[in-house]
Amino acid sequence: MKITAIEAIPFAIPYRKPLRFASGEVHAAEHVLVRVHTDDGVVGVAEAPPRPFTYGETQTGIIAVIDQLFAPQLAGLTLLERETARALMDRTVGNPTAKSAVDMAMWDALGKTLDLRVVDLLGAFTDRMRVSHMLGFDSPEAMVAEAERMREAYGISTFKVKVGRSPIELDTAVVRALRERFGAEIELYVDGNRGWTAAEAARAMRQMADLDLLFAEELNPADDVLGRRWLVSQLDVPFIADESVPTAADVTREVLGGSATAISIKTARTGFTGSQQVLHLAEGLGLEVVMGNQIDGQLGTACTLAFGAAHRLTSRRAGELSNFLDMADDLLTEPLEIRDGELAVRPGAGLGVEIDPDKLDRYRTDN
Ligand code: MUC
Ligand code: MG
Repeated sequence: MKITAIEAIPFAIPYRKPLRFASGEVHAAEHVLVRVHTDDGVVGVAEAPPRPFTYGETQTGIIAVIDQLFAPQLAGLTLLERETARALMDRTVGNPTAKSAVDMAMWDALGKTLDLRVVDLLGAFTDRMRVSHMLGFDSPEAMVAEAERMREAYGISTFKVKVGRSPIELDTAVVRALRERFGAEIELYVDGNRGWTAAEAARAMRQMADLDLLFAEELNPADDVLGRRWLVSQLDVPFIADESVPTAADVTREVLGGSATAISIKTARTGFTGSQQVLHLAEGLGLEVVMGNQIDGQLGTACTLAFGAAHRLTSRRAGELSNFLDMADDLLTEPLEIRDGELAVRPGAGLGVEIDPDKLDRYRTDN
């Protein structure tokens, strides 16, 4: 169970359809595959998605921090010493997706060592989640057509609409078109990625007051301290904090400061160990949670699913588990399959997924 090596491998897989949102756009999955090797010959895997517009990390930076700091610090620890691993990695500030991928690869390796699924090690509440699909910026017609395709092909009936453009009518028209097309058949919520001011967000939410939204997420920056409190105090739907809460301490600050009433948990930024800390905090505070997507590939999605399905609160709402559908290819031997609007955890040990060596050879960018 001793860690002998940690690899950080860059790869790039293009998106068939880029995702556009208020804080950036993604055209290719230029991620880092993390592999934790043990002295038993077990290899645990996870992926880190660089999101410079959210966390300041880059692909090169993720590899450097793992190669130069985390791999030597963690060598010799056993897979049970995840708290020690976290304490060692926390000597370095920031780098949330690099730390999380190492943490999750350790959990995958632990599951493979014990012949147990990660979902069962974490809590085993259920083995599946309903799927919520994210609709990136486009015209109302194109976004309605994508929702129709997602409903027909995968049975998805929960949609998160990216908003935050100016004028606000570009976005409110999309949400209205979706509600008019599908009526009560779908659940809808919006995510601004900090794009609007508090006043724009308040006006947009008034324009959408009759559209039965489930949540509103990060409509304006949390740094607009008073504006955000003012906005949240007048909403009648939970306000999800996402990129404004990279740590449990941030959750506490945002919620106690009146700037958030729900949170997005992303395993890509808090791993499994840190996500449990955030989840238990949310439970104690009585917050709604949604399992978010860091525009993950299939490996990252398998991580989100394992964590979300393992716990009662995280499996209550549809999880954001479908961004990988827009990628041209992926790294797994057997692709994840969304059926009847759900994604089920695979039966195998650990995360239940395997990396296809031929695909890794094709897409890695360090050879
Ligand atoms: C999301 O929920 O915001 C886009 C930016 C980011 O940090 O995550 C994605 C999805
Ligand atoms: Mg978000």
